[in-house]
Amino acid sequence: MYTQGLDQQGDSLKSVDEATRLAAFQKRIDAEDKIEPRDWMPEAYRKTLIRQISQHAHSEIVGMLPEGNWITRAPSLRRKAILLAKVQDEAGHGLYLYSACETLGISRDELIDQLLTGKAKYSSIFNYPTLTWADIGAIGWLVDGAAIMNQIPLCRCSYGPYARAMVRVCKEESFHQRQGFEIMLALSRGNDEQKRMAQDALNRWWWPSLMMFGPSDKDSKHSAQSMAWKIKRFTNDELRQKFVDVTVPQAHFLGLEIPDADCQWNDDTGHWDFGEIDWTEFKEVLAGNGPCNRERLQARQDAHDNGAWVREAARAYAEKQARRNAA
Ligand code: BYC
Repeated sequence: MYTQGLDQQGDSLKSVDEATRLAAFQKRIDAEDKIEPRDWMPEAYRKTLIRQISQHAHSEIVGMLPEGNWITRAPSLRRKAILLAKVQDEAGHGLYLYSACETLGISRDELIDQLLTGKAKYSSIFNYPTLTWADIGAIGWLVDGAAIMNQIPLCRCSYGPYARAMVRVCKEESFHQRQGFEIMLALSRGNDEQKRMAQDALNRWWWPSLMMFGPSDKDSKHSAQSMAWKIKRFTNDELRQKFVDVTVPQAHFLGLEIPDADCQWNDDTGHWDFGEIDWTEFKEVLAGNGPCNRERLQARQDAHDNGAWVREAARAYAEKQARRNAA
């Protein structure tokens, strides 16, 4: 009885302590302080960041695959050199992000394991195929364009290592977006066949690009808490609308048509209206049933298996160095 009473007292003291810490944490967030790896943080904040940053890192790495598909077939040496550099940039983004994620107390091995076993998601957009060279233009213009729209606010994310990684990523993404637009410009100013390719790529990438922003606000389970913690600064629908407002005039400049009969300027709202997204397709892709889900994960699994000897050699070298230093 007596010890049970003490336990209960201990529990309530613990919860008072926890409530005080939570309040102090939220106060720092509200004051726009950056949270750093050694600072106290609620477990749910840590978990949310691991989920989002790792999904983001995996997206950068899996995102290399659809573009890598065209490196050997780029139409000129100049295009090939640019595409090669872009795909290498994506690898770099993945590495900054894995490093930022590791500061939250999870290892790279665990993160990779979560991707390969399907526990961690990556962006839905990379489960679509790149059928023609115009798709490389559409990816740069639309996919990187959507990525920047989502990522600029992440430069102000409350978690320091993620915010700082995003500053560099965004600089490179804006170059990627412009190279994609320039490919689309060249095609749309080209012959009829090239114009058709550009329109066809826009037709296939438009809707999946809108899906990149995630479910609509009413179905977004994490947005409210992530906004309160200033991990997210805008909701999914707000960012999607910003993207549509910026991109529709660019499509018109290219002489291309947005594949949406409901896409029209709305004088009352001051925004471009757009039609309903096919959320069934989005859910199917998230469930692993998109056109390329299996192929993408298999490619990552093969790369992991083929790289086993590199990890083994690095480990052996590190052990040798450690032995030498100890001697
Ligand atoms: N694909 O409550 P919600 C790039 C998941 S590209 C797959 O709204 P949240 C690049 C979500 O994870 C893009 N899954 O979640 C560009 C959650 O599932 P769980 C990578 C998605 O986190 C060019 C559930 O749906 N960018 O970088 O508040 C070349 C409910 O959603 C998607 C980032 O990752 C999707 N599209 O908001 C190479 C940016 N959308 O975890 C690379 C950072 C939602 O509960 N991430 N889900 O099972 C974010 O800003 C946010 O995580 C999201 C989702 C806006 C994506």
